[in-house]
Amino acid sequence: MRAICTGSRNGLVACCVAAAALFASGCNGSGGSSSETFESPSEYRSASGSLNVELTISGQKNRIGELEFTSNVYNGDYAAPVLRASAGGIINLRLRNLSANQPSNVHYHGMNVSPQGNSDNVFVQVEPENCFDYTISIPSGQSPGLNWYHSHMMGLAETQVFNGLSGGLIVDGIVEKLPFLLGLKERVMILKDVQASEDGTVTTPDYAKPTLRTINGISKPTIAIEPGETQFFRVGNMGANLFYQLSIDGHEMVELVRDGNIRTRPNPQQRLILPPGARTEFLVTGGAPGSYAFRTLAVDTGPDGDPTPEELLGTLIVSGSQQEPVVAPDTLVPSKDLRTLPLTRSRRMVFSENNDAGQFFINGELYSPSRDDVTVPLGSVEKWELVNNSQELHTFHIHQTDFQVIAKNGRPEEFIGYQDTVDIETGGTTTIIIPFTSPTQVGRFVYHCHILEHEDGGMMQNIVVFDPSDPSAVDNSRMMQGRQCS
Ligand SMILES: [Cu+2]
Repeated sequence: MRAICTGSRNGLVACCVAAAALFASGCNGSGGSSSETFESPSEYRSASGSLNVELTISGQKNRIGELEFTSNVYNGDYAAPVLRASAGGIINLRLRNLSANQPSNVHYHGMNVSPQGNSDNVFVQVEPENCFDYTISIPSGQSPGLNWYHSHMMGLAETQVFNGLSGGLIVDGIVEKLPFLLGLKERVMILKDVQASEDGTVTTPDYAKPTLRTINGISKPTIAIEPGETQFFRVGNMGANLFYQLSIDGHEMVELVRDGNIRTRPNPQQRLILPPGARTEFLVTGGAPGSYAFRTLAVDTGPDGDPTPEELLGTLIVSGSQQEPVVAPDTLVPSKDLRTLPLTRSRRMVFSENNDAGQFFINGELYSPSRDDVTVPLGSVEKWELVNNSQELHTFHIHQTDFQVIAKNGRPEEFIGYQDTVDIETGGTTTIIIPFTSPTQVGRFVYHCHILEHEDGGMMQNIVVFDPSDPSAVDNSRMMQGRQCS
């Protein structure tokens, strides 16, 4: 069982042991059942709206089942601590890079926050032995839900995330929006896969060989639930490259939240596709007593894609006394259908590749840190056609904002909420509407394929959102360095 902690710059204060928080305040969770091997990640929680946390990157010896490997991780924890913050609050995060030889940084995926200065600025580079103090002001309108943080070091993101440099970032407050969740057992699940080289280190994956899929750094945990009991699963794909297609034998997953955005209505599914970087939060209700496989089903990633076979992730163990299920209401939280807004302009983004050369392109170009590919005046609402002109799946992600998927391959999509990550089928087109209407977006940031091999291989571009009344407000056009740790 891991600890829930309120962090401070100087280490941990007010740690207490609890797992599977029940949305109760403080640390009085009842903990997991002794009949399960599932463990919740460790946590840092905010106090009075401020989350103060230090993340130290260092080489660490890890053991998961039979696999031993040495990798760079945060705070000595391959699964990495979950950060819990609040809308309207602040994250003060010191990144301390004690890795042997690689610069790093932190991106706050899914957070609708500023990309500038010491906020969610991917042009920060923190060299070994150096520190960087991030201050992330979270808008009061940020939806509660599961987001995540991870290395966005250009050219090294795949390796660093594959080492374990990714973790959950929860915006609290979901019970206030969805009161029927009160009292339900919460299961935070951080999905990562790893593979050790012959020397026991972790570099880049070779998918000709299997990788070890883990939940919170555990291989194939058992998860206890009682018959009729409803639990709230909060699952994030925080690995480097792989897709997941979640299924639980004999159980429906009622999705309530996608990519940290509450759906307008519950979305019951037998299978949930999670592209790299995506998150899903859903209700599961225990069926008849017995054991049920929690799997990722095979995903066809296309002729040039990485093999993604079916694998067991864990096992749901249903036992105990019959409980009364909790059923979500027909509607959840309304949000604006962006198709009702006037469009400012349309763009077409073509994703292509030279797979053998490890080169991945958007509109025929490899990423250049110094080139601004798209410039958008604040207040715009744009339609982007994402075209996959290659023989494998890609996954579009843009920083600082969510978007609405309006069509896939020309077929209109029902509006049930926003997301920040979407797959683009092999040879297909995904059409989205992106609102560039929040002043927090002003600055320079990126959009990219979230298969990190592709991102590192060039499938990324820079976008500048500027305020027409103050174009000089964009201040992050150059790399920003960390400094010696105090
Ligand atoms: Cu890609």
